[in-house]
Amino acid sequence: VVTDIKGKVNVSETLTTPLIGQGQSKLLEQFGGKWDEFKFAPIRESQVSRAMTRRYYQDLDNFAESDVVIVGAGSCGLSTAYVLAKARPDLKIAILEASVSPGGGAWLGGQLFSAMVLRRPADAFLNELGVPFEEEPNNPNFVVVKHAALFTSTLLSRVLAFPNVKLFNATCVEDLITRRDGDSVRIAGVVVNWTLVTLHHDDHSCMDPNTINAPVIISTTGHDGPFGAFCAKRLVSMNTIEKLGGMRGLDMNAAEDAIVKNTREVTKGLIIGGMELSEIDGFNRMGPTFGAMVMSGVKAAEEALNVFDE
Ligand code: AHZ
Repeated sequence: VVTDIKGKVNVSETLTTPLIGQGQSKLLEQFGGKWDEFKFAPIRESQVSRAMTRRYYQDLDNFAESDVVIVGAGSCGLSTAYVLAKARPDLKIAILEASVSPGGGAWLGGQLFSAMVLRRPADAFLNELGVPFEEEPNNPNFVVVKHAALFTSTLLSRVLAFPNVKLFNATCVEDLITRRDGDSVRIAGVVVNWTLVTLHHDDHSCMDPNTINAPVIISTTGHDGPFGAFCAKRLVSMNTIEKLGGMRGLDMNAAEDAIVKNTREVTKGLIIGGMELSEIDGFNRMGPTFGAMVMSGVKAAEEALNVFDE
C-alpha cells in the first residue's frame, strides 16, 4: 500500500495492473494525477444496448440446440456444470436459473448463518475449486468454509469462465419437451420463459414461451417450493411417474448418502440431482450441510457423460 506524505492511502498508486488503456500502469497517470480531470471513454446508449442484446440473442440462437441443459443454478446444478464443462469442453451446456441471482439455497434462503459445512469426502471438491476451508477442532468428519458466498462465488466464477457454458438467469423452465420412444417417453428439451412472464400466465393473455432442444436435461431445482422440484412434479402431471415420494424430515446421515447414491437418469433424457431427488424418492432432508449437493452434482455429471459415451 502506497501512502502520501500526509499518511493517506493513495489507492491509484497502489493499483499496479493496467485499469484504463493498454499498458497504463497507474489509474490516474493519463489525467495528470488529478481525480477532477477523470473522464470515462465516451459512449452512446444504443452501443450499450447493442453490446448486450447482440450477445444475448446470439447465445439464444446458439444454445437453442444444446448438448446439456442444467435446470437450476443452486449448489448441485453449479457443481454439475463445473464437472461436465471441465470434462467435455466440446459439449454446449446451458444453465437455466429462474431467479435473477444464481446460487440457490447456498447463496440466499438456505444460509441463515454464514459458514458452510461440508462432510468429508466433499472437501476434495473444495480443493479442486481452490476454495479455502478450515478443519473443525477435534472432529475430522467435516470441514467449514468461512462463508457460503465464498463457495458459491468461486464455483460460479469457475463455471462461467468455461467457454462452453452459458447461464440464462431470470429464465424459468415451465415445461419439458417430450418424444415418444416405443412405449415410453423420452425428454428431448425444455420450454422456457422469462420468469416474470411465467409468473403472470394467469393474469395476462397468452405469452408464448421459447424452447431449447437437448438430448440430456439435468434437473436440480431443489425441494418443493414456489419454484422447487419442477421437473419431478411435471413427470407426475404428465403420467411418466405415478406419484412423488415426498421429502421426509431431517436426517443428515441418511439424507446425504441417499441423495448422492441415487442421483440418476430418472426418465430417458432426464437426470435428477440435489434436493429435487428427495421429492422423487421420498428421502430425508439434510438441512444445512452441503457435501451431498456437491457430490450429487459430480454424480449427475458422470451420469450425463455415460449418456454421451453410450
Ligand atoms: O431458483 C431455483 C434455485 O436457484 C432454481 N429453479 C427452481 N425451479 C426452476 C425452474 N426453472 C429454472 N423451473 C429453477 N430454475 O433451482 C435452484 C435450486 O437450487 P437449491 O439450492 O434450492 O437446490 P440444490 O438441490 O442445489 O440444493 C439444495 C440445498 C438445500 S438442502 C435443504 C434442506 O435439507 O432443507 N435445503 C436446501 C436449500
